[in-house]
Amino acid sequence: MSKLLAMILAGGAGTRLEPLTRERAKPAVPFGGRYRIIDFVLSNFANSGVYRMKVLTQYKSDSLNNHLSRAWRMTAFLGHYVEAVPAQMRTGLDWYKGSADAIYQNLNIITDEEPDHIFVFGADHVYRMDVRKMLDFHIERKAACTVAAIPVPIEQGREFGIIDVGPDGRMLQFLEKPKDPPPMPGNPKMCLASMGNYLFSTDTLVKEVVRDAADEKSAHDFGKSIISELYKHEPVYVYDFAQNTLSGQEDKERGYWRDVGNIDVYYQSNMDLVEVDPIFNLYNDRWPIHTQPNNYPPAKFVFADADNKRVGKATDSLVAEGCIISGGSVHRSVLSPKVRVNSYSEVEDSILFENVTIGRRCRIKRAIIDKNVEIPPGMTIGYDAAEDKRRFHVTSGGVVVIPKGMKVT
Ligand code: ADQ
Repeated sequence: MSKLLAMILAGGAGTRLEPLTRERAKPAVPFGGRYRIIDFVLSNFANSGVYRMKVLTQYKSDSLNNHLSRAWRMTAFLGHYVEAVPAQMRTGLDWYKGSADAIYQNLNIITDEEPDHIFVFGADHVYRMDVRKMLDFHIERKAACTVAAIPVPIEQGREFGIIDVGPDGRMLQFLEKPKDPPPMPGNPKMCLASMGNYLFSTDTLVKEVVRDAADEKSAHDFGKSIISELYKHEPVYVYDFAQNTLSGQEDKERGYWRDVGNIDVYYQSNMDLVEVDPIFNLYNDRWPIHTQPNNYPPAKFVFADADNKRVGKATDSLVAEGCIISGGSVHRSVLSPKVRVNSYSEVEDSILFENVTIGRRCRIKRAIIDKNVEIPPGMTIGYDAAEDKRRFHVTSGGVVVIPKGMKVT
């Protein structure tokens, strides 16, 4: 059996998720009421039977480290681990100059572990994937590197690495974030995007990051500097993510992959979960998404006045443990643990992080309220764009974001 190692790139600054990343790394941003974004990629590895994971952290890594140590403690005697690797300046005085440099600066891990194959995956995507299928594909084709790919609408193509592939699956071209993305053959509306998930044979990865480190002009980035050159002289193959389902996965979920790179996509991906019949189904226990256990009591719903003016209820929503919906109503929303919604308030189409309190008679719509925020009684958010912009961050898609711990008056 091949010896495998997963190296998860979790060091990016995540500036497009501001203000949610003001105090935490992007992979540590809460998602779906119960989870952190990084839980999806780690669950994919654990569910695929790959139990050795190194998470390369850098920016604002404290919350990510905490989450990993609390949620992802593995069984040491079986040799299983998920370990955070902070930037340590092992090769000089620089932080990671880019994702390729993050691997270069940690080559000692590869020397120590001696894996045959190394998965280098991003940390900020929401999806289910059996990485063993990608490994089988890689081994069958004797690839030096395999890149996971998915079709995306052509207007989004400039945000991704765009691939052209031959009939045998071999990469023919790779353009990192091209201004004018080339369409897929026979489908002018779509282009084939790299998911930023790579599988390397160990020798290739080591050779490439060492070469890249010596190149002073390089951006030291996997997309820009490694993949866009490697396919020209080594067998690089393209793994079609959407063509491969996993056991227990519903057909409609096939190909579901979201790069939650900006707040509007982040917001919409959360809203996908509250659909009555969601495409991405958290309740599929054949491919569970693992996260931190906690000791909070169950969610509680109280008050139902006879005249129905005050009813504690939530519909089409995800409500985590420790929440109390006390005489307020919640609709199409995602609530993290320990949220309070008080009497006569209405919360709609919103995402409330841990420990948010909504006072009485508030009206909240299309908002993301970060941790430890108290909304005073009577406040309206999401109904008056000009007023919201004056007080809060509002995305181009019109979602109001209230940062962590903000004193709202
Ligand atoms: P981007 O997502 O723009 O494109 P990048 O910002 O490098 O690429 O992020 C990739 C991963 O690396 C993220 O998980 C990030 O946290 C991490 N990362 C970024 N800089 C890092 C650093 N200095 N140290 C450690 N980790 C770092 C990439 C590819 C595209 C592809 C998209 C898919 O370059 O080709 O289409 O991912 O989302």
